[in-house]
Amino acid sequence: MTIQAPRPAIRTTCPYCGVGCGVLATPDGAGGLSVAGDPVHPANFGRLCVKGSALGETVGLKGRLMAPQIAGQEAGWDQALDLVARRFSAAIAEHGPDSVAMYVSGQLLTEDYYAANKLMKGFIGSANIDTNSRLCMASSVAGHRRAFGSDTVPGLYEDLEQADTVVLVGSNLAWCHPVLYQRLAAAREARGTKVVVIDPRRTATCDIADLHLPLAAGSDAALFNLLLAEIDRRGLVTKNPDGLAEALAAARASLPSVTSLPHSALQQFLNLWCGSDRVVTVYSQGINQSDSGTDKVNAILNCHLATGRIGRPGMGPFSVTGQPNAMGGREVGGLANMLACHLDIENVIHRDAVQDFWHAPRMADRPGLKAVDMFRAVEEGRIKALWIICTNPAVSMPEADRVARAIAGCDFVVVSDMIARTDTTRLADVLLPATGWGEKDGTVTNSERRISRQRRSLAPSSHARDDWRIIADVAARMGWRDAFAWDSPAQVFAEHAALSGVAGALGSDFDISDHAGITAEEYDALDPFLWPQSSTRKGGRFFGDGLFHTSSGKARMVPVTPRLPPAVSDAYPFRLNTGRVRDHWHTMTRTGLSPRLSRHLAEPFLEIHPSDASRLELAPATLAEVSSPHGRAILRVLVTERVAPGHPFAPIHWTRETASCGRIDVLVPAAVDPVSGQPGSKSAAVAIQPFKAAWYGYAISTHPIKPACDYWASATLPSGYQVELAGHSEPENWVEAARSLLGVRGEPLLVQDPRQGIRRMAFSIDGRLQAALFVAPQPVSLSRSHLAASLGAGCGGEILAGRPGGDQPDAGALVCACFSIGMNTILQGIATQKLMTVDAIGRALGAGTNCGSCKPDLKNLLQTAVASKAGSLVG
Ligand SMILES: Nc1nc2c(c(=O)[nH]1)N[C@H]1C(S)=C(S)[C@@H](COP(=O)(O)OP(=O)(O)OC[C@H]3O[C@@H](n4cnc5c(=O)[nH]c(N)nc54)[C@H](O)[C@@H]3O)O[C@H]1N2
Ligand SMILES: Nc1nc2c(c(=O)[nH]1)N[C@H]1C(S)=C(S)[C@@H](COP(=O)(O)OP(=O)(O)OC[C@H]3O[C@@H](n4cnc5c(=O)[nH]c(N)nc54)[C@H](O)[C@@H]3O)O[C@H]1N2
Ligand code: SF4
Ligand SMILES: [Mo]
Repeated sequence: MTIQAPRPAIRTTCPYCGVGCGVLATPDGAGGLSVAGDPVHPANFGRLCVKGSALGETVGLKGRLMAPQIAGQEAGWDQALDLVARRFSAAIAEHGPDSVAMYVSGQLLTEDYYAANKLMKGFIGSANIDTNSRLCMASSVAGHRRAFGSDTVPGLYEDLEQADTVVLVGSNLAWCHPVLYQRLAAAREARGTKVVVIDPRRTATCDIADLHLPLAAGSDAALFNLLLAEIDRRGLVTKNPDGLAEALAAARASLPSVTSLPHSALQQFLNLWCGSDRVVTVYSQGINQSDSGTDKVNAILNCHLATGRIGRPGMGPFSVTGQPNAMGGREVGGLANMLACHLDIENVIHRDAVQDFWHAPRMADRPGLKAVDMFRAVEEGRIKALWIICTNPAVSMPEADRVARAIAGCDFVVVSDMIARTDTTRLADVLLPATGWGEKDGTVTNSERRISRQRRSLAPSSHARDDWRIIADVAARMGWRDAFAWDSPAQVFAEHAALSGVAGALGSDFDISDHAGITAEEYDALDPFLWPQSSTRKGGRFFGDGLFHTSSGKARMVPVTPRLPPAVSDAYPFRLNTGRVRDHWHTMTRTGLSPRLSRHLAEPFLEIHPSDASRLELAPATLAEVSSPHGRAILRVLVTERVAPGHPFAPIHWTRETASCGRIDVLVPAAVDPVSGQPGSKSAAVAIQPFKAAWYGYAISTHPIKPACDYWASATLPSGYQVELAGHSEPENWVEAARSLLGVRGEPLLVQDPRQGIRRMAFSIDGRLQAALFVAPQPVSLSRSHLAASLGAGCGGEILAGRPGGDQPDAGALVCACFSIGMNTILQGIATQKLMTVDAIGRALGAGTNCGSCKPDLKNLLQTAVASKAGSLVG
């Protein structure tokens, strides 16, 4: 690679969560880049969380899909694109437009997303295009449309700073929207905002909670019905939306007992919510991902509509979007039941307008298959050709094993991804290499409707192409060259903006027609802006004027009869909750590349209450086998009172690439909300039993490790890889087993005590540690951080001594990823330096003083000062 001179910082946007932080990316001239928060971006004003800060560690060529592949063999672009176009055209000709489907993603840029929708809905003539936003935002979209007549997020981020009370329901904001959380925490510090967290689990977000309501799983609609009835009782109903009387009647029928909350906590919540006009209710996946998610959304919206607390400073319901462009996807009509620019696929006037604008030969005239139904249709052979773009459904869909089997059995599957090996790419007939963050140009819309540019700062890797271009290339080959003849994302954006003007004239809230004539130069220079942007409306909040997008212009309240998730059974007596961890993103194809992000929680785990653990005889740091009628997972046991008895929690991030048996969605049933089609991913009835391990192991290597044992989970280290291991039975020859596991030759340094089941071996080349394996009958209790740091270093066998090394204190699990400060270092600081506050820890140790993502963890450590035990989760 030629070394170029360093270039100036490029203004772009973080590709992870829906906060949509502005990033300054500075290429180093050698293919890498450094990042900093953009001080003038209105989402973050210079802040970045740990995932954003680590972006530079994820942009290399490691793991990238470098060229198109057909049946596993490298192919040229023309060959691959010809094949895709031919197979899609043949399926349509033989079986009709509904025999093909696209499954896309809220991580696509708006321009990519627009191209995909135009192709399917206007040219192929089927609405069989759905998106992973179905698993994420669909219930919010449906709830908004029922209440407001449009999918509009009314408020702005500053509302969280201007509110007197902020209620976070089903949202772990501290980990999932960290910079917005920091803005809220700062406002609370400055003006004493009251924060309520409603979550069955005690999360890091509870760090700033004045009140935590650990309600019974799925009882949110009952809780907000109780609130609505109380609002009425206190005479706070100031508006008269359609459906008010019916909604109140339904609300009055709700019983407090359903929530399992103590009377006093409930009263505190009602007082806080009712006590001031300035209240914001933020909600996320604890609400959306439910088989009655849309009703839950409406139960929340009802309270804001009845009181008129919406669309004014410091008040309103606020659905925070998960993915960087979940909102943009909704704008382009990414869901199978929507049309571009918030138009309605079932409205003939809307359809005709879009058809005219596109000069479309064959408009889809009815909603297409929603994600779960789409993969059912794939399973049943009704979909003959499937194109998956920028999502990993073999991991993230409920009943993931079944979905993976369906994809494997489909006649023709195309996958566009930036990464070569994922659980989904391995099932494809054709792989198309896409450019990734840093290499592509376009726009994204964040949770507060702010459109920002992502800008290219690096050259595309090898043969990768932008997603919009790949889609246009296929469209051209299917016979629609003129309609897809864009030269740049700027042209796609201009077309979308022009179409939004047509939509605006039809009454759509989404109108950015000010940008319809945007030039390439203007697009390059485009500053973040809030939609709408048209001759009649510019940015700001919605609905403060009491006007909604319904036919009557009035808001609609929806009567909600709460429904709890299906009861668990004797065979599957636990209700499994699922969600995210602080430092990983979804299926880890990118965050898994970063050693820094892999150290916070390095293994798939199960948070389980001590009473459940002792009944099941699950010791901390051992392994649990979790099963449901749909599949099975093996997870590290984390015994904690953060979760309620009977209601364990597991993260969603591990895949077949990173663990033997860590995919959580193999357990989750595909039970969907009847209105939105969104699956209830937060609730799976499961059985749990101890995994009967004859041995546990921990291995490190400078090279990737591909284990073949009953349990393994791998993670990236600064100078190699680590893997946690366990097996039902011991191999006959441990040295042989280690060689094949670690892919090494030669004689190891060996320390073993076969009677105690202890074996430790280190393989070196030229005196430098290349790989090591530690085996014990119990979970291996050695300092991971110390061992990991020994890789590649001179090795005289001291690491086999089994102690973290007398003068090398074990830093413990990484808490502050920015400055690599471990839990034990912090605990030691708390003990020896008498550190009493998060700020004091920051001053003494530096922890928490950069991105601040770990501040809730620091506070937690201060509060509990738990003694660290070695083990993968804490080591
Ligand atoms: N670090 C990180 N951040 C992310 C992501 C990531 O992968 N990693 N992904 C992004 C995406 S796409 C999304 S959608 C967002 C998701 O952001 P969040 O929705 O905040 O995250 P989750 O962890 O999925 O779930 C939130 C909480 O819902 C709770 N919950 C479960 N059941 C119930 C219930 O019945 N009632 C209530 N009130 N709460 C319940 C869970 O205990 C959990 O703490 O995060 C975004 N940000
Ligand atoms: N049980 C349970 N299941 C869940 C959830 C839960 O809380 N619980 N959450 C759900 C939610 S909210 C979401 S959003 C989904 C997320 O689930 P997925 O969308 O399946 O997860 P990702 O890992 O984000 O997948 C993105 C893929 O796109 C690739 N990629 C990245 N950038 C680009 C690009 O520019 N172009 C292309 N073509 N590819 C790219 C990545 O390498 C990766 O393979 O999971 C859902 N599943
Ligand atoms: S909060 Fe973190 S992950 Fe989300 S956009 Fe900002 S830097 Fe990226
Ligand atoms: Mo999401």
